[in-house]
Amino acid sequence: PVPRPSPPSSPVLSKVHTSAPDTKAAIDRSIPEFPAATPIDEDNYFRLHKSPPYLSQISSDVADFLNFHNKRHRKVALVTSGGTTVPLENNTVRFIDNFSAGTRGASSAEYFLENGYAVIFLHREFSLLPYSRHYSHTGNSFLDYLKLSDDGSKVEIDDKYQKEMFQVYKKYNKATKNNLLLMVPFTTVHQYLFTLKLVAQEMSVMGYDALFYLAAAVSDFFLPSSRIPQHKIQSKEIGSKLVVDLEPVPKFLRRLVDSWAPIAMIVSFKLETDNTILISKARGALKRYNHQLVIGNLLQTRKKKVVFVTPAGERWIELTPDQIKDNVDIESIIVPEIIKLHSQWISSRQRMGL
Ligand code: 9Z3
Repeated sequence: PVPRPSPPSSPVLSKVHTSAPDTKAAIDRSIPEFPAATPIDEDNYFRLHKSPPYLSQISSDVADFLNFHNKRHRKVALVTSGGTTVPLENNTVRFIDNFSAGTRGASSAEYFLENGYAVIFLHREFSLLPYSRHYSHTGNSFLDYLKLSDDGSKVEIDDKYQKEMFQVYKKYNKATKNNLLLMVPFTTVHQYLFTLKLVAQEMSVMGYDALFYLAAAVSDFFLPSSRIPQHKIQSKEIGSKLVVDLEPVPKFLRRLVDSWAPIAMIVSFKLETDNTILISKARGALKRYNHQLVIGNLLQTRKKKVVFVTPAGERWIELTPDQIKDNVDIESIIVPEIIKLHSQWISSRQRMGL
């Protein structure tokens, strides 16, 4: 039998895993019950919930990465990507999830890297990743990109895919060799919020060179620690119906803009399914949080068009029929536009002497 080598370890993937439930954090009755149906204050959330146990491990990786790029005067984008889960049990068998595969985040990270940024990729574990996204979750196995060598003694990349894979691999290799990409995972909305807060605070060393690009699909509702049962919910105990009573997720964007990262440029996404409310909801978010840009998109058309909503007005970015035929990523247009806005933001701040 051929000995099986251990799988390669990624130079850019964090060694932390978030998808296994944190079974130690069993139901905690010392945490007070949240008042029903009142929005939970942002600070209360962080005060009343325990931070994920692995966070300190991530913290030093993030600090090293930022110091490395700060010394080189390189801009850093924090790209969030993929959907957050809401566990219904502590030893999690069931959880609420959402549709996001992380396409927007993974492809945007590539275009930030191509345009000279370093990227912290805060992503849902096992969702799409920059570069490898071209070969994963595609409906075929990565083994289908391979073939046996002519003499049948080895496995190699199929000639059909050589050219494209060579290009993708060169970019991936450049990003990893130059320490330009740091990938940090989350699974639950709880892990997402705590990690975002940590990374945001660390990003303050970058000053104006920090850019937040919040493409993750963040759950609007969650189950507070004080109410999560320790074990699998038993149908015998609850009767015939499972009634799930969720609380609104704190409006973390307010804290991000006000206190975690007050001088960074912040871009958030607004997702809707009803086109008649998209612009007003995006504008509402921009007013409420007072940040620089909201990008509105509809679930149905998100890969083809988005709308930039700024205090100055609205601007649609839409792929042409030819671009759609050629599989152009809309992020290859969105990201350079944002980079332009980031440069303008930096020079306007500098002009103001801030
Ligand atoms: C988005 O709107 C993203 O563009 C998508 C990308 C999630 C639609 P895919 O992963 O989809 O490419 O399949 N993200 C933000 C949605 C969101 O949760 N926004 C929150 C809010 O509006 C927090 S910034 O309150």
